[in-house]
Amino acid sequence: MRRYSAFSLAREAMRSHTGWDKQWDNPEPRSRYDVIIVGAGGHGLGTAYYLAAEHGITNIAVLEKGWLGGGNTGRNTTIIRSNYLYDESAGIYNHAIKLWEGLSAELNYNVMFSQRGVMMLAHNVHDVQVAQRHIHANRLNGVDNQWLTPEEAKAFCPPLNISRSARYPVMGAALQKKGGTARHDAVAWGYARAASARGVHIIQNCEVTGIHRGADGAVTGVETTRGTINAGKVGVVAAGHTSVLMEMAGLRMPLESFPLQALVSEPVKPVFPCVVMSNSVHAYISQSDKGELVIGAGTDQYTSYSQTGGLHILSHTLEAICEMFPMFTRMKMLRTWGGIVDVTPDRSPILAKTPVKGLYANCGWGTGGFKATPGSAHVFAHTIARDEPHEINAGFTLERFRTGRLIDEAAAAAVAH
Ligand code: FAD
Ligand code: PYC
Repeated sequence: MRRYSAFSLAREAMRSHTGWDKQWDNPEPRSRYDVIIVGAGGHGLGTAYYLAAEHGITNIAVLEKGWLGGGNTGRNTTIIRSNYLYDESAGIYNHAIKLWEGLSAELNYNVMFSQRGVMMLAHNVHDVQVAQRHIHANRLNGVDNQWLTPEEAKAFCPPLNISRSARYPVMGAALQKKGGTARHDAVAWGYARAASARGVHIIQNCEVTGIHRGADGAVTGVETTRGTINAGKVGVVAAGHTSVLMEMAGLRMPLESFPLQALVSEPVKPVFPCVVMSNSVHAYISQSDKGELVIGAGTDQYTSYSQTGGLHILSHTLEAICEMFPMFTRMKMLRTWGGIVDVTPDRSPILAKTPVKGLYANCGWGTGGFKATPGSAHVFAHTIARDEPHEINAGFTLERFRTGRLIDEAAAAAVAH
């Protein structure tokens, strides 16, 4: 298996596809903005877009140490679903699904949202019980989810091996029909173009190296590799690196950072109709519109800021994929990559004000924040604009790690940690 990055290709595609150079290539930073967003991933760009579109705040800089969409937004396996356990999660992930449904029209940019169904496999009695508990909880919250027998699962996804003698026997599956995928790059580009059109500055190659606070403790701006930039409000949306940034303001975060990997196969004609996830064996698979099989693995078992991860994790995932879908045994893998995800103790995000006045945190999405992108950005913009949470993110506080009012989504996070 060859290991190399396709991100320079992605950048070139973005230039030709969107007229990037003309539209949002690195304006000179102003000395002062109303709001600074650190991190030009989907959540950060989306936040800037909703601040401008819904709150009339347009004097905004989005500061990005690399290029926009080059973090986890451009590295994930694009699975979108809302089948989490708790009420708070149903609130935010369902909010996101509703926004996904209208996002291409809202941004006038095709994000290729495809509700082809997400099926989560159960391989043992414990999996069956966990899946059925989630189905019941989801239905109480108006989230679609249904139980399938092995035969029904195979009818929904014909390549699935449901032989009883399989190494990972399928004992049933939970199916969320409204779940699916979207094109991750397009989400970043669509929000960037729409925010830029409203006057937002998207400043790339601009790493934040310090956060400044005034005599009263409130945020006054940031230090960057392109100089000091002032602002009364700073939103940190830097998945995987939040602890490092918050430490610059004197805050310790309940987060750990892990590598998470994925890979794609050579492109083939359409063979795979839906998304299948198997948490027990740490493997997730769908087929992109380009024809590649998109396959994701579990996290590495050690904390790290390396965007690669151990090869044994991928080997294990591929073995499992070949066991569950024997027809893929002869496929060739094209490329692999990794991202850094930051994980909270309860596997739910922090989407909140911090104890530092003017400093806001959007982090801790761990292995599952792509699906939340529009919902997270929408309520984070509200939180920054009004200096108070939206009712949808009111539970995703930092305080919950002190009070113990946790939102434990370890099982629904689905990816092995
Ligand atoms: P990012 O897109 O990572 O953006 C943060 C940005 O901050 C980066 O561009 C980074 O360069 C920038 N930054 C960091 N530090 C600084 C600094 N000091 N100064 C300036 N900029 C800085 N989620 C799902 O829902 N479904 C999936 O199928 C899924 N699969 C995944 C598979 C993989 C392999 C990975 C790695 C993640 C996956 N996720 C998935 C998780 C998902 O990708 C993330 O939760 C989500 O994309 C986070 O978006 P973001 O905008 O917060 O972060
Ligand atoms: O959150 O659904 C998810 C997911 C799948 C693979 C990585 N994250």
